[in-house]
Amino acid sequence: MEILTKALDGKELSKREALHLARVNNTHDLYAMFSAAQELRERFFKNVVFTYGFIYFTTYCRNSCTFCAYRKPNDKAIRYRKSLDEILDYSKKIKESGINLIDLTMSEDPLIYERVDGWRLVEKIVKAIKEATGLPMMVSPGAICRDGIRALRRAGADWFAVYQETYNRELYHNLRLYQDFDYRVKVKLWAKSEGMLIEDGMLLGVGETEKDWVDSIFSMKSIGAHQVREMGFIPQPNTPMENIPPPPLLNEMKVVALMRLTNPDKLIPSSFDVDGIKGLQLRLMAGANVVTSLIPPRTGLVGVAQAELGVDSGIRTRDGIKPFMKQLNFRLASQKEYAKWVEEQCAKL
Ligand code: SAM
Ligand code: MD0
Ligand code: SF4
Repeated sequence: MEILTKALDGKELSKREALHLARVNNTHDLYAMFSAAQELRERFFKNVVFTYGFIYFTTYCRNSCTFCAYRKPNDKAIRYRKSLDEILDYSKKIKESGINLIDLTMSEDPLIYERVDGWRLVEKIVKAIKEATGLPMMVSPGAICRDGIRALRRAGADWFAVYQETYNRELYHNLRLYQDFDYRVKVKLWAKSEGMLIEDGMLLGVGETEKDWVDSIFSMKSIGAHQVREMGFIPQPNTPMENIPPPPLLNEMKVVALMRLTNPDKLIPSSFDVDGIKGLQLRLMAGANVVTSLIPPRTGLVGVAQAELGVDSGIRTRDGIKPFMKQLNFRLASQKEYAKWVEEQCAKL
């Protein structure tokens, strides 16, 4: 396909071209798309895959996102708040296992959000993890205030993740009830201007069209996201969207490939949190290059979309996924390699 040749030549695709690719539905062209995406990934990252550890330290939330198990009204959600000691213990386990980054994630816990300086608690945790491990860190604190963002950067956070889910405003408001669309964009731009790398993401299978995919991909690119992701929606019991089926994995693969073709040198995760080991390899084959949501076993920690999947069996670890990466001739990056990549990117900010 001519469009793929254009991408491989390092030229930017137009929205029209991207939409054409989004609508491809014959095996021959799909195969060509995934191959081109892989070629681009290899150009920038060779066969190296990065690994992220996940610490979801509080699952209490003030919000009511319609897709999420941890929404406030869900009285069946798994709720906990981990202590600083526990968090440090998990962080050390993550470091020892050779994982590249710690993603400190939280729900919008009222304990933090209903106090003007509630972010100080998160700042304290980030600082302590950084001191204990020295690993690159991502924070996923939700739509916090500018002072909080600044403090998290100073405390040692290298990455700031907040997912828009969609850049279609109407759809956004059906998903993130009563949450300001523009503010959620603004926090990402603030984080970047404070010196953090930023991650944005979109949900798949929540009523969006192919045009919405393309609009979201181009918007994430235009805010300058260093890591872009898609998450296939997983229905959660006792939530308004519990009867909506998850999207086909093929759509996830298409979107991953489209993201790679339009962001050749950026990071694109394949999350363990969506369907475990099953889709991991396929998303990597479509152009992804980071495995996220690895969780140390026997900690009581949960994922987001797949709360307990593979956690206690120990497969959700760096060692657990290694054989599956090897099968495809991928190599897991060392901590040093990843830290160098982060440092280089931060220097370009
Ligand atoms: N509470 C913070 C926030 O919402 O920004 C922290 C991030 S994390 C707990 C939330 C992300 O996980 C969402 O932005 C969404 O993309 C993803 N997610 C949540 N529920 C999901 C589900 N049921 N299926 C797939 N992805 C989901
Ligand atoms: C993941 N469950 O990596 C995590 C989460 C938050 N930064 C990441 C969505 O899939
Ligand atoms: Fe809360 Fe985040 Fe879930 Fe929304 S997605 S309900 S903000 S934890």
